[in-house]
Amino acid sequence: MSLLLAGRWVMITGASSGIGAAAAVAFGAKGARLLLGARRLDRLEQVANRARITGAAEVQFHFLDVRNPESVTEFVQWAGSIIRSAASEPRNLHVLVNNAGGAHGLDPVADGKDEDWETMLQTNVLGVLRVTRAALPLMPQHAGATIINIGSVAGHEAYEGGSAYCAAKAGVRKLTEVLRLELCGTGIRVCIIEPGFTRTEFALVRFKGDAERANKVYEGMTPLTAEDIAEALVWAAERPPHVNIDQMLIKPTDQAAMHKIYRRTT
Ligand code: NDP
Ligand code: 8X3
Repeated sequence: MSLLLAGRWVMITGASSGIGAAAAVAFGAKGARLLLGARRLDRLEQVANRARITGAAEVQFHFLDVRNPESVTEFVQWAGSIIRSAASEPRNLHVLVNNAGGAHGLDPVADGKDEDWETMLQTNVLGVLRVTRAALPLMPQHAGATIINIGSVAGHEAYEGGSAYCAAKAGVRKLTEVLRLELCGTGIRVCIIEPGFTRTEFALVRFKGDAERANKVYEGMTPLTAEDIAEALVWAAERPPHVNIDQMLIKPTDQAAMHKIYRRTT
């Protein structure tokens, strides 16, 4: 028997674009109640409207900057008060998707920028730790609740210019393994989903708005879509409570490895 998501509370960080936005729509299509966070409120509002149209039972959104501990505390307190005062059961958090993250720059270590390194480690690693610590008290034990962290193929494979991002996503892998050990016995499931090239705003952010450079990443190959990953998130959360999907590495067919990408020339 799979776990039904209808009416369950799902919290998604970084829901204003890409994978997080697609996840909001996909969980919404299952009738879930959504708590969305990110910094761009105008974009969150658009995502919330799309999720409502696809069938979300309720959608609320709030400013969240995962680099800032006060912002994380405030966001989770906001979420907790909505959940606790909900008109109907369940009054707890069923799914936490730690998705907020990204890369900044592609410089070799010799030319690396402190600001980029700090942003990547703050957002991808400390952000996941902070949101998880704050949200755990909202999650019920032995009820199929699930924490899903978004890692990356970059957490497995190194590539030139990826130092801080690869380190950050390897960090997400490790902290996910630690959490899986720590929560064993609580019934709270812990999962990491690690995508390869996925066409979102990721490359545009990495190259600081340089669209031409961002588009080159996917030239001649077929990347994953945000919806491909969202489908995997929903599938993992819908498994029966005794099934924990520990990890899923999902790559485009054209990407066998970081340095082995098939690109069509015609
Ligand atoms: P996008 O740039 O489209 O989305 C990133 C999301 O993270 C946005 O909603 C952004 O919202 C949010 N975000 C960034 N910084 C913060 C912050 N400080 N506080 C709160 N939210 C933040 O890229 P993706 O959808 O691709 O990225 C989602 C996740 O997937 C990331 O963790 C990324 O590392 C990972 N990933 C992406 C891959 C890809 O090829 N696209 C492959 C593997 C992993 P806002 O700016 O409004 O705050
Ligand atoms: C995003 C994929 O390969 O650009 O995590 O690092 S990659």
